[in-house]
Amino acid sequence: MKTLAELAEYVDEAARTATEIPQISDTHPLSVEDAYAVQALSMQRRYARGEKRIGIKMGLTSRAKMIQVGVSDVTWGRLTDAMREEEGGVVSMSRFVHPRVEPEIAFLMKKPLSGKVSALEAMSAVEAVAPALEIIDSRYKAFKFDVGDVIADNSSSSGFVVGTWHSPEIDISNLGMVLSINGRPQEIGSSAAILGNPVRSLVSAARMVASAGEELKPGDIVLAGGATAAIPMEAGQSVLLEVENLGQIGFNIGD
Ligand code: OOG
Ligand code: MG
Repeated sequence: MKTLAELAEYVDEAARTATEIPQISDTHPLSVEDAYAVQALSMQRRYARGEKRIGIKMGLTSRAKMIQVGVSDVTWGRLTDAMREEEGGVVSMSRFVHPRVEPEIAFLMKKPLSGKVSALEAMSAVEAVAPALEIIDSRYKAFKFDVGDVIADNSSSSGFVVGTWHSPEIDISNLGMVLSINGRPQEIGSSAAILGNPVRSLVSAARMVASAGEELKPGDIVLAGGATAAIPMEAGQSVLLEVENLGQIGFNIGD
């Protein structure tokens, strides 16, 4: 049997070296609780290398995403400064195994938030909202995993781009979202696909971080989860997300 610390090293090394690995569940099926312990231990290894936690991402908050990966539990993971990519910049394929991109909404926190909160309390802790693109990159072969695998692997988190911050007064409950590759719309959806309203994802985020003994802090970014299925990334593509009332963001994909 491997210890949780050994499993943390296994997923961390796979992420650090962009190397695909067999699923943990092939040999060590994990409970959700142990999977979050592996995630926390693997993130400690990153922090020890100098990466800074700058927020969290929610995963599998829309039906489109649950269906795409065959896991139907909402999960979360940690974001670090090393994962942030520049809006309008070039994202290199080299640090990923088989990345996919998905359209999201981001929150910027202005007050601490954790535990059981209402949607109103959650929104009153928000400084701003923005369109976001998440780059997910499961470290597991063929992007296949069970719920314990994906949680241990930091919910596939590996990169993200955030657009211009807007006032949280803007109603984000049902905004049209169009994700285009090379100028061609590929995924068309609505922010309402995210748990019916992305604010519910923030409410879940507050509850889930609290169960890990953490909180959302002022300055934290929270990604609400993909509104549509994710699209496989390839070098040479340009990626553009347009979100109604929040503007557009994008990046180009390099080798
Ligand atoms: C798991 C992460 C899901 C989202 O936004 O739903 C996620 C995966 O699809 O690999 O980031
Ligand atoms: Mg996501």
